Amino acid sequence: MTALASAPKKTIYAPLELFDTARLLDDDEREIGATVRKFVDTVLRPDIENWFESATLPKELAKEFGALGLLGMHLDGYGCAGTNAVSYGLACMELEAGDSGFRSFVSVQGSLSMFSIHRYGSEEQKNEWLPRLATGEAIGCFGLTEPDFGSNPAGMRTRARRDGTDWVLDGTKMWITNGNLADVATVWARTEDGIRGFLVPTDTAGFTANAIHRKLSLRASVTSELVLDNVRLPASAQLPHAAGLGAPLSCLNEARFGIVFGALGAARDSLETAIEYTGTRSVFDRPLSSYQLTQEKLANMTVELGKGMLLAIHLGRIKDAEGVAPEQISLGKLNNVREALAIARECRTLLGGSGITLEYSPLRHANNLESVLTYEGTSEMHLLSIGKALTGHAAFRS
Ligand code: TGC
Ligand code: FAD
Repeated sequence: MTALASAPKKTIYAPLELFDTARLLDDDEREIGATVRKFVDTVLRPDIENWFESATLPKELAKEFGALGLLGMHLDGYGCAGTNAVSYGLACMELEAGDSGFRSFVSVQGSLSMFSIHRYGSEEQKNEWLPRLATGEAIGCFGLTEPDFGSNPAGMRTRARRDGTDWVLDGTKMWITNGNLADVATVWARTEDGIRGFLVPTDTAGFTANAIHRKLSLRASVTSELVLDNVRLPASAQLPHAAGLGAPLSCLNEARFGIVFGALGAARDSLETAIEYTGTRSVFDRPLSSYQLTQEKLANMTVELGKGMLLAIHLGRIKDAEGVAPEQISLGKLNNVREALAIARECRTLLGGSGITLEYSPLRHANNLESVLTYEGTSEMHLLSIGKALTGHAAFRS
């Protein structure tokens, strides 16, 4: 690659071109990013406005994601692609440039459902579920949050009790992505020995998924309540290597890492939309992009997007080298989602009245990012994680 300073001079640059972040990636990583971007632009983008408006995510997309190798792509074996973390992040970024709902689907399938089985499952569980989840023939979900326990999953009320060699589960999980689409749910429950994980086939008697409607955010994503009413499972349904709250929280690290990159996709798409719009929109007889106030907005957003990208790649390199600490992922998730949301909102202002329609992506992205700011640990939880790392005091509880 040629350095920007010595490359043939262009008159106009895309925001990330100015940062030249592509030079921090290897050929494989660039190719994965380009492939997913093309898939999003040709297969998903033409329908996203309709899916968002009608609040649907077609189930068949799972197999398309699977065919592209996106499901559990950072896991090894069992039909998974085994890419590095940076490649996974770049795929998340390109998916979220289309819509956060696409990235959410892939996050939940690969980083929460499949990762929980890959890390904590028996060989039998891995062979039963992972190959089918990797192709998208089966869909997974991950039930940690409950109606009264979101930020504080340690308080969960869902219980699993022994009955002979069986387990019997009772409780309610809330806000579960893919809940109504799923064939298997990873459900976290309290036992007399502490929190444990269970694989619940969704056709088990006593299991119900109720779709949550009237969402103003993540409309192209299925979100559900899971009800477990006397759900009887064989002993083999328990994830044998998961013990304590640390197990589900370790899965969250994987999904949160994808969001560090993903949110930047929504920001980049918003910014590119605003740059294009302001270049063609004439106000007071000149292009909107020629005014200083507009350029200040575009320049500030570009700076934040590029800084977020540098942070994402940096965390990815650490993850690929020796593993990234949860507090470091908190830095990335907090900053990149917060800045992406600010960028999407600012881009909406540049579009004026046109910005409130579905025809332009920034407000759709901003609405989605409201959920992204809340799920996988709210911004406040990540502030407190960073605060704990800096002071040694856990301020989650009074
Ligand atoms: P605490 O006492 O701090 O920790 C309990 C045990 O867990 C360990 N631990 C972690 N391990 C791995 N990764 C992490 N990030 C971890 N954080 C903590 C910890 O070392 C301890 O282990 P041990 O062996 O000593 O027992 O737990 P706490 O109850 O005080 O809570 C800490 C807090 C608030 C940070 C945690 O509860 C938290 O992260 N809350 C936020 C919950 C959350 O993010 N939920 C997300 C649900 S899934 C979702 O939103 C999917 S969205 C769909 C999509 O991704 O698209
Ligand atoms: P609460 O925990 O009630 O928080 C409300 C507010 O209080 C927040 O601002 C929070 O930061 C603040 N707060 C909480 N505790 C403190 C404190 N100690 N100090 C200061 N402020 C505090 N969960 C899953 O398990 N699986 C999924 O697949 C999943 N998908 C989701 C999809 C969507 C679209 C959404 C919106 C959520 C999803 N969730 C999922 C749930 C998500 O993880 C929770 O919404 C999130 O963890 C916050 O929990 P809560 O909604 O109960 O809010």
